Amino acid sequence: MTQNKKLNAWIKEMVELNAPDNVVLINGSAEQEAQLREESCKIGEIFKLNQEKLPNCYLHRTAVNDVARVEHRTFICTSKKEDAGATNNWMSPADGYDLLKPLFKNSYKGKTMYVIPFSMGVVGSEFSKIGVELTDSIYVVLNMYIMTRVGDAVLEALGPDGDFVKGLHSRANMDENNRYIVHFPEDNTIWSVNSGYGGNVLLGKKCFALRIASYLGRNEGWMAEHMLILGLENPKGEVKYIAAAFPSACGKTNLAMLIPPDLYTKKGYKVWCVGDDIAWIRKGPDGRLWAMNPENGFFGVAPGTNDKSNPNALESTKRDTIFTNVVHNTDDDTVWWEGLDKNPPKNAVDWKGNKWDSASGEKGAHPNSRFTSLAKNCPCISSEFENPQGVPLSAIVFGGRRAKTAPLVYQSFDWAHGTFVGSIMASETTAAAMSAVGVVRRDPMAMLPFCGYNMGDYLRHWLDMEKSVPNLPKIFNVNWFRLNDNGKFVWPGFGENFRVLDWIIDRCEDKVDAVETAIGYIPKIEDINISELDYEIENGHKFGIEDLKDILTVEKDYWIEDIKGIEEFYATIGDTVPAELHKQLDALKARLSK
Ligand code: OXD
Ligand code: MN
Repeated sequence: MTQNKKLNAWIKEMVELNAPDNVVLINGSAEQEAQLREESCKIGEIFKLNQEKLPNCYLHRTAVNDVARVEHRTFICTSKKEDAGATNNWMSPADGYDLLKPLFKNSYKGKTMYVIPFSMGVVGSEFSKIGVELTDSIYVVLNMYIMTRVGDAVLEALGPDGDFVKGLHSRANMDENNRYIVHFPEDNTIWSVNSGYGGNVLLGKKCFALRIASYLGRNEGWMAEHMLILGLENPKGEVKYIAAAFPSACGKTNLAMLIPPDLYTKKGYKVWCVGDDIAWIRKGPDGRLWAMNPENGFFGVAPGTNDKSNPNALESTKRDTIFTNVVHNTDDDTVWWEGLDKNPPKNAVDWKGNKWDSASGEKGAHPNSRFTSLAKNCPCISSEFENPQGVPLSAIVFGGRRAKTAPLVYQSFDWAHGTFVGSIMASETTAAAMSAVGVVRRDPMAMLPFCGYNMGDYLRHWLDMEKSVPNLPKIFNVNWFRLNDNGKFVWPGFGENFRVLDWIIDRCEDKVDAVETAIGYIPKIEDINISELDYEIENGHKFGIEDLKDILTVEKDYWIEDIKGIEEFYATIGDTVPAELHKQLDALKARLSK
C-alpha cells in the first residue's frame, strides 16, 4: 500500500483486527478532502453551512455523552508502573492490549478504514515527527486535514524505513463504559476506542504531541509542553518570543492572539501567534531554547469567543472551519454560541440537535463546543509559523486562576526556582465550574493530564535542562484573575494583558529593575504602564494606581496557607519529586516567615 514496510505490515495487522470493508489512504489533496466532505454530509455526520457567509464551513454534533476528554479513562501503559507515576492511570502494556483488542475486533465491519499519514511540525523538518492514524470516522479525517499536515508528502518524508507513531481509533459502538484512550509510549502506539470527541480522537494532539512526545522528549533531551507561543513585535520591528502554560479556562487562545491596547498599536507594537496550545522546545545552535508549534490549526473553545475577547480567533473561524456542538441558526445556516453576541438566533437548533429557544435558560452551545480552524487563516499568524527551526524563547510564562494568592505578575529568581514556580501552578474553581467554588487544583506546567510519564521525572527533566542549555529563557508567573473583596476582577485582562507582557520583555532585556519579595521579583509600580487604561471594576470605580498596587501585593497569609497544599500535592506525586524542589519549598517557607 505504501513504500514503508513497517507501515504496510501494521496496516495489514490492523485490517485483520478491525475487519474494514475497504481501506482508503489519505493523500492530502484538496480533491480528496472535498470528496470526503461531500460523503460526510451525505451520511449526516456533518452539515454544510451557508457557503456565502461561511465558505467551506461545516457543523458536527457529537453524541451527547461524548463531549470532552475522558481523563479517568486515559491510561499510560508502561512495563513498570513507576514509569507512568502516581498521577497517571496505569495498566501494563499486555493488559492494555488485552483489554482493548476485543473492543476493536471487527469494529470496522461495514465501514472504511481511513489511513491518515500526518506530520506534527512542518513536513520533512528534522524536528517534526510522523504519525499514522487509522480511523473509521470521516469527521476525524477532516479535522486532521486542518490540525496536522497530512498525505503523500508525509509518506515521502517517512521514506521506506522511517518510524512513526501508530494511532488506532475506532468509534466502535460508542459505548461510554468501554471508552478508552490508551498510550503505549514504549511502542510509540496510541489506541482510542468508543469516542468521537476531538480531544480523544484527533490523536496528533494531546495523545501524540503531548503524552507520547513528552516521553520521547525526556529520552531525547527536549520538551513537549502544553504552551502557547507568541511573538511580541516592538516599533523597531524586533520580535521577542514568549511561551506560556495555563490550565484550561484561563484564556490561552486569547493570549496567543491578543491585540495590544491602542496606546501600543499606535506606536507600532504587535503580537504574532505562533501557536495556541502545544510547544515542542529544544536547544538551538545558539544555546537558547527554541520552540515550534507542531500543529497546523486551532481546536478552540467557541463559547466566550467574540470580537472583543478574541477578534483574531473569530476571524479564523469565518472559513474552512468545522464547528462542533455549537448552535445552528436555521434561518441562514450560520452558527452561534453563548458569548458570541447578544443576539441569539430566533430559529435555532441546539448542540443536542433539538429546537432551541434562547429564553429557555438552557445553553444552546455546549460549554466545550469547538471550532477547528486553519492557523493560516488567523490574521495575526506569525511569519515564523512554518519555520522548521521554530522561534527563540525570551520568556516562559506560567499562570493560573487565583483569587488572592498570586500577584498579577512575578519573576522567578532563576531556572530552578522557575521550575518550582511551574510545579506549584494551580487554579481555583469558579462558580461556572461544576465543583465547589474556591477549590485549588494543582496542575504543574498545565501538564498533569498530558504528561506521558512520571510527573516527578518530568519535573527533574525541567531542572536538568539547565545542565545542557546555557542561555535559558527567564521564567514568570501571571494571574489575570485577582478578585477584590466583592468578588470582582480587578485586572481587565484580554488585550490589556499586553501591558504585563511588555514588562516581561523589559525584564528579559534588563531594561527595568524590580522588587525582590519572598516569592520572586515583582514589578515596581511605575514599570507597569497603565496609561489610557480605561476599565470599570465596579459601580463607577475605574482601575487606578491603587488597584495596581493591590494586585501586585504578595499576600503572605495566603502563601503560608498555600504551602500546605503544595506539600500535599507533592506527596501525591510521591518520592520522585526532585529533592531540589523540596529545597525550593523550604526556602520559600523560610523567606515567608522572615
Ligand atoms: C484543550 C485542553 O482542549 O487543554 O486544549 O483541554
Ligand atoms: Mn490544551
